[in-house]
Formats: sequence, structure tokens, C-alpha cells
Amino acid sequence: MGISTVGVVGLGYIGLPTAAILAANGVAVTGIDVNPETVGAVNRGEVPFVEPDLAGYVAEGVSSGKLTAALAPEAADAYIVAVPTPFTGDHKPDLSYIRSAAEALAPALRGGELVILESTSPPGTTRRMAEWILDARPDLSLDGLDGRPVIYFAHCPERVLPGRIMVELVTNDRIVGGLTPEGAQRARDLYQVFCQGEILLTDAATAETAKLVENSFRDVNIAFANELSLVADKLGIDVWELIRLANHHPRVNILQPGPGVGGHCIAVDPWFIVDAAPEEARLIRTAREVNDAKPRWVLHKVVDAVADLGATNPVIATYGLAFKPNIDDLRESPALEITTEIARTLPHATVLAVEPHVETVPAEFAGLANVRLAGTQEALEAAQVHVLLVDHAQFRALAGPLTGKHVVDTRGMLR
Ligand code: SAJ
Repeated sequence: MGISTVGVVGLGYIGLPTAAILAANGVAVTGIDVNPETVGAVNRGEVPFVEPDLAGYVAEGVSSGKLTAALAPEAADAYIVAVPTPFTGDHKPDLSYIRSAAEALAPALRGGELVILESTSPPGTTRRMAEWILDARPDLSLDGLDGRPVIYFAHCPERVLPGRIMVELVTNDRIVGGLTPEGAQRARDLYQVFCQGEILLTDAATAETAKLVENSFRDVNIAFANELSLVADKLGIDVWELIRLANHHPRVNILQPGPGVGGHCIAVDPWFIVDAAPEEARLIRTAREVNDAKPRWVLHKVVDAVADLGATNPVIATYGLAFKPNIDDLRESPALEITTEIARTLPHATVLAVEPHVETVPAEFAGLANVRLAGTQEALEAAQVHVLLVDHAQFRALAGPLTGKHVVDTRGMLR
């Protein structure tokens, strides 16, 4: 059975690009979201967040009639679930969005559909999603037992890099893990519509874990770099020079230290492995702890720099609030955390936050009278201590003006 209609549940950073790319390849797509503003925006051909090239795809999909949005699932040949999987305060996965999506999908099913989970998930989540759906629809089944129509399930984790989503959706290889072999094959057929990379078939739990392992691998490597930055600081060595030299070895490839690890993926996903195997995942847990501790270490460096200065009412400039360069995304951002913690720890200081990608004052600044957004020029002129937190392209020009000033450089930008 060919797939000509698809429902994409969750119109966020992954769901909307996936819906748009399917529509661009001739599939009739309904994007489903519980937020009426998102549904309204998409139906007008608008994109509610910034991602290069996405706006053109969405506008084209809506005007061609291939892409529409709705608040509740409608009948379709296949569904892709792309809803958030955050963690709770104690680092346990929160699957409530997947459960809600499953319960919303169940009434729309007739039998024979394919349901794909794309959300990054702990091992076993695709099976749980299937159970939630089949519990709500005991007239359907996973295996056709007792003549009940079959629903096919698969996990296909997204691996696209924000900022390059529309390119990487097409060019990246994809892992497709079926709850049954037929589920995997049907999912492969769907991704082949737009994916030019290799499509690798496996079972659902392996696919779920592979995605977590990819982000944990990066987290462990960055934690190694961040640990080296502490060691090098103690030894009076330039960590960026150290890593640059070590990386000349043909089998060494250390990533870069920074103010900590942010975003909604690398700072979250490793905890799902720790939760699934707490006794065994010691290195993965430690990497998370090393990276999460880095903002506090930077804070102490700033406090020391201010103390060295001896000023009673110092002005401190922080450059960058986003979680990584050249984007406006503040989620789980160590730069934002450091900026607010400087303001909290040094109530007599004035903190000028320079973030060229952000115009609205972050909610985290609420209740802190001594921190505000400022322009680069004002910060350069007014501050006695300068804290470089994000290597935005705009900040490359700071090397000259900051020469000879008190600088805490968390990204090696002034080297
Ligand atoms: N970072 C460093 N040093 C480095 C590289 C990154 O400190 O050398 C920091 C960044 O500043 C940022 C954080 O790590 O705070 C994460 O940034 P990132 O660019 O490494 O990754 P994300 O979170 O934007 O996207 C990752 C990607 N995963 C991998 O590269 C293995 C992406 O392919 C995934 O699709 C995405 O997670 C996801 O959605 O899971």
C-alpha cells in the first residue's frame, strides 16, 4: 500500500520541517498541533520560528494545497509523532506529550496505518506508544491476531542540526527501527520520498538508543574538552592551543570547551540513558555533571576578575545569551544562566547583556534590576570586565577593542 496522506503530530522544530518537506515531494500532509496559534500561522503559510529556508517550503506547501494544519488528527495513511520529550526536575524522561499524542491519534485509526515516533525517546518508548494506542483501540492489533486489523509502528529519530534542518533532512542518513520488520520497511518507504541519505533498518529499541548514543558521544567529548579547560587553567596552559596540537594526531579529535552545554538535545538526551541504566552509565552521567558544572566555574572566574579590579559598583558586559553561535535560541543556554547568575551573585554590579539575535528581554531577567540588554558599543565603553560567552560571527570583531581589558574568554575567541 502506498502512502499518499500523512498526519504530522507536533509542528515544532522537527515536525513542521518534516511536514513541509513531505508536502514539497507531493504527499498530502496535515500538520496537527494543540496550539491554535501555530495551526493558524501554518494555515496562513507562516512559520512561527526562525529556520533558514523553512518559510519558503511552508508557504509553497500551503499555496499548493499539499500542506494544511489542524488541531486534531484526521484520517491518513501514516502519522509521524514529533512532540517534545523533556525531562523532569530529577532527570527522568517526561513522556506525557507522547502519551497525549497517542491518545489523540487512536480514534482516527481504521487499521493498516503506519505510526512513526520521531521524538527523541528512552529505549522502549515506541512500544509504550503502541500500547497506549492499542489500549485505546482493542479492535486493532500489532500482529493481526484474531483477525484484528494491524497498525504498523516504527521509530525514526531526527538527527538534523538547527540552522541546517532543510538541508540535513534530505542529506543525512536515517535510522529506521520497526516494532516489527514490516513496520520498519513501511517507514523506510515513506522516508525514501524525500531522504537521499542511506536508510538503515533495525528494531525500535536500537534506533531509540542509537539517537541517544549520538548525542551522548558529543556530550562526553565536550565534557573532556571542558575538563581539559580546568586542568589547563590550573597549569597555566592555553587550552585551545593544547587541543589544536593534540588534534594533529591522526586518531585524536577533541571538541571545543565552552561555558557549558546548552540546547534541548545534548543537555537532555544523555540523561535518558542514565535513567535506563543508572549503574552502568557512569561515564555518561559524569560527562553531564562536568558540563553542567562549567557555568558555575565561569561565574567564579568573573567574581575573581571583579575582586581583582577592586571596584565597588563594577559594570560587567556579557557577550552572547544563545546556547550556541549564530542562532536566537535561548533554551538551556549556559550563557543565559551565567549572565543571570552574575547579576544575582553581584547585586552591586551592573550587567550589560549583549545579544544581537534577541530583542525581547529574557524572562530569566525578571526580578533582577541590575541586568539589561545592551548594544556592543555601549558594553565596550561602559564595562570594566568583559565575559565572552557565545562565538557569534558579529563578535569576531571584538578582538581589537578588547585588547588590554579584563576579559573572561570562555570560547577562546581572542586567541
Ligand atoms: N558545544 C561546545 N563545544 C563544541 C561543540 C558544541 O561547547 O565543540 C556546545 C554548544 O555551544 C551548545 C551545545 O554544545 O551549547 C550543543 O550544540 P551542538 O551544535 O553540538 O548540538 P545541537 O544541540 O544544536 O544539535 C545536536 C546534534 N547532534 C550531534 O551533533 C550528535 C544534531 O545533529 C541533533 O539532531 C540534535 O542535537 C538533536 O536534535 O538531537
